[in-house]
Amino acid sequence: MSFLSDNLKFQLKKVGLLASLFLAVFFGAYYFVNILDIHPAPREATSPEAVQDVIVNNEELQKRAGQDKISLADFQAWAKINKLTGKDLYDGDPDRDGLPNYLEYIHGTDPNNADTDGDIFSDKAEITNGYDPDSKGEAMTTVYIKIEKLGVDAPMVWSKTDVEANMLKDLENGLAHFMKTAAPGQVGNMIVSGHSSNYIWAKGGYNHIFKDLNNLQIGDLVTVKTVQKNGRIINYQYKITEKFTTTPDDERIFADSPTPTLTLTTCWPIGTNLKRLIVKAELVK
Ligand SMILES: [Ca+2]
Ligand SMILES: [Ca+2]
Ligand SMILES: [Ca+2]
Repeated sequence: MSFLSDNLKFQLKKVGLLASLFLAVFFGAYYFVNILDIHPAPREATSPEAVQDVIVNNEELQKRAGQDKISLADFQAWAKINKLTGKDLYDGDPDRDGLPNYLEYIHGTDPNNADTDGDIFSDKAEITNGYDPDSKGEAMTTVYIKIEKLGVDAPMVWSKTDVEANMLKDLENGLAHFMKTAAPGQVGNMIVSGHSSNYIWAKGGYNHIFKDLNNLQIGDLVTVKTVQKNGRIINYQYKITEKFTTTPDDERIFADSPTPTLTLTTCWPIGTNLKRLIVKAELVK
């Protein structure tokens, strides 16, 4: 009697276990499909007309890109070649490198390849850090700084030292970009230094490049022009928001910025190394 009852108990337990296992699998699958909603999303309908929804006209494209030499027709032809379609043609990022299609177009990079030049750094990462996204390895973009009001149009040197005394060598060849500060047009504080005066016997053609920096006023414009090896030219325009003189170690000079900011610095008063004249500007396009 007791043997049968034990056997029956054992069988019942087995059935119970199997039943719970079945229920667990069944409800697990139900949960996955219906509650987590893993059904594949329906593909959005695409039509050429949809392009017009986002890119209104040439002006809109030029304003968003910060360029005045591109046209909607050129962009659309490029988009067609690259088989880009859909409502988010302009702002889409099919290769998921963080660069929307219109910026891929501006930089001449491949909208369907996250690493156009194949150097393991993504297009976006290169641009963010001042590298040329369409030129392998350590190649930086070539940069010029133009301040029309002062008649300044000088090359910018990507300095590889953060010791100001060592930057003197770079200042022989133009304006010097402080290492680890923001790249042109990018979020952060881009710091650029230039001579206001130097010894008569000092080398280089840029010994007085920033002698008139104090003539700049709030609202004046500074253009930072970047040139890539593939011929793409991008002009970033900054508008001056602030001007002050201070000691060389003032934290306001080096403070990071949540927006694309340009800080120009030079020795002040002219002929001395006592203070710094600081001009700060914000990216407008
Ligand atoms: Ca992209
Ligand atoms: Ca890309
Ligand atoms: Ca790359």
